[in-house]
Amino acid sequence: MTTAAGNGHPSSCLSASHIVTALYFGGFLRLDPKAPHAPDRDRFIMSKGHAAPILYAALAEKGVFSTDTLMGLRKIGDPLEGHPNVRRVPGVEASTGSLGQGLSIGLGIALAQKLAKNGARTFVLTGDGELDEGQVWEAAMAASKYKSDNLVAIVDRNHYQQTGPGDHVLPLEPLAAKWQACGWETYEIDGHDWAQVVGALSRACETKGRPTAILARTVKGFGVTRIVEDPGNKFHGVPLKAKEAEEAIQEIERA
Ligand SMILES: Cc1ncc(C[n+]2csc(CCOP(=O)(O)OP(=O)(O)O)c2C)c(N)n1
Ligand SMILES: [Mg+2]
Repeated sequence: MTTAAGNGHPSSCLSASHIVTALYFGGFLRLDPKAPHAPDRDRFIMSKGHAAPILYAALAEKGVFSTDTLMGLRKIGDPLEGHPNVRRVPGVEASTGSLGQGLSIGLGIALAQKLAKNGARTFVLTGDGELDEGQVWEAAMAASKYKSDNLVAIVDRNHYQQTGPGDHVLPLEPLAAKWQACGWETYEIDGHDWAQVVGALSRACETKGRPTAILARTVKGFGVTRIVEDPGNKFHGVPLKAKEAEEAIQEIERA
């Protein structure tokens, strides 16, 4: 999709691949593709909105809209904008792309779900560089105050953000201790190990009295050697050329 568009963030999508797949296809997200606006649905917010393509791909595979539409990504006038637009795409729960806002939106929705007593949950995926935004921590503290046990934050901990290694921009460690200090049940997992991803999501769904943070260690560009072995993160926001994309898809299919 990003190759066809000539623009976009494939490496940021690939690090989130197991997480998004487990949510949509592992039985966690209660979402009827024929009724994507059902009031008692679970919500997924792609707070790192630049990873929109993997969200669109999951929604299309799920049957919310046709996979035929995917190649419209980033074309003028097409609803599949470079960052998700809640007004234009069914299944998109929040307009994101300005990093740092998704957890606050997710908390608001989670609180409304509690008021509605519909048993629904909200899952929010953030980038790790995104955690540099102070608003994330305001939401983290407020969620704890309100004992929002139907809110799950998943951090795509790929150790890179836009301009290079996240730790060079603003060190985050000890990251688990920060979430714990904010009152969150916290798990650190390998974000590319199905058993660990599914296990942490299952525990998050059982946790009572407080929200859960899943810190998923991931690899930016997972599955595509050309991107993973790029030490300078120069693939952030850069699509593969047509031939490179073909090779990348073959590599993923062989894995
Ligand atoms: C508020 C805000 N500032 C800056 C940007 C530009 N930007 C887009 S992606 C990105 C890096 C994000 O890094 P991270 O959250 O770690 O996501 P990753 O791509 O590594 O998964 C930045 C700074 C933005 N989208 N929003
Ligand atoms: Mg990152």
